[in-house]
Amino acid sequence: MELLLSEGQYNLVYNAFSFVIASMGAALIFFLLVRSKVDPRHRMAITLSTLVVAIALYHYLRIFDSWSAAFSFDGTNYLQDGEPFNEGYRYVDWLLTVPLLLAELVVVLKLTKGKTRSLLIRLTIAATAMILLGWPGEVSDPDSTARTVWGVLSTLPFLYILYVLFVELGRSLGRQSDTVRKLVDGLRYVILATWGVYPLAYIAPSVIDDEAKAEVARQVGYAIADVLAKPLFGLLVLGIALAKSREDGYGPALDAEHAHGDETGDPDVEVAHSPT
Ligand code: RET
Repeated sequence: MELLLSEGQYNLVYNAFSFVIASMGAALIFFLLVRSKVDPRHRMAITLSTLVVAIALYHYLRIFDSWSAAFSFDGTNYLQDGEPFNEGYRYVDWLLTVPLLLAELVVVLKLTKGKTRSLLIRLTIAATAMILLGWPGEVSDPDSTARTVWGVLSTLPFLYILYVLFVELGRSLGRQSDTVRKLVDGLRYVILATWGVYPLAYIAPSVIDDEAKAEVARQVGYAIADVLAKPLFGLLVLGIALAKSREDGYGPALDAEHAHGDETGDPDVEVAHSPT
């Protein structure tokens, strides 16, 4: 049976996708503009953030078009009687962006070569397994056993990723400064909170009886999670890279901090700096 959405439901998803496109585009420009403020030794993390939002911008443009092409308006409601909505863009996007996001976190820490390599390999394998195992479930019937089984299988690598981030990475944090340790600690909780939204959106069709409401919840859920997990996460990683650049005495990063001039004692007053 074809899915029928009210005008409000259809537009909620349409506008959520539009919001994601604007966020990814703005983040892309921002990451390119602030790059020079970061010490070249910490720029790899910013490069990865930039790639992530660029990949997501492209995929959301396609997702947006696919959503528009899938429905027709009958004067009152939107009927899904067009081309099938292509759910695949989302999973292809994750296949590329999830390993890059994990790499962002690992490279900004500047651990030893061996440790970095081992973390990158294991996290990439786990992320790939998580997404590949989730896909067959995503496209199967909401109430089918298949959806549950693939969902559970995909959760295993997801738990492994969390284990690595919280237990293994925790042990490597001792070498970092207090500021960086606090930032990284916060970042891990941001991962937990935002990545946790994906499995919730996945189970929406199985727990919400109303088919239209379930579809809206799933699409809007994934869209919000993507904004938190990509641009917001990228901003937090940028914060870590800037903190490390300042600790290393990198001039442009120090300027970025002093632009908020504390010399006047008034945080709202900007102090002009003469070039030194
Ligand atoms: C699936 C299937 C059901 C079980 C689990 C899932 C987890 C998905 C996650 C996706 C993260 C995506 C990110 C994208 C950002 O670019 C595949 C929905 C656990 C955690 C971070």
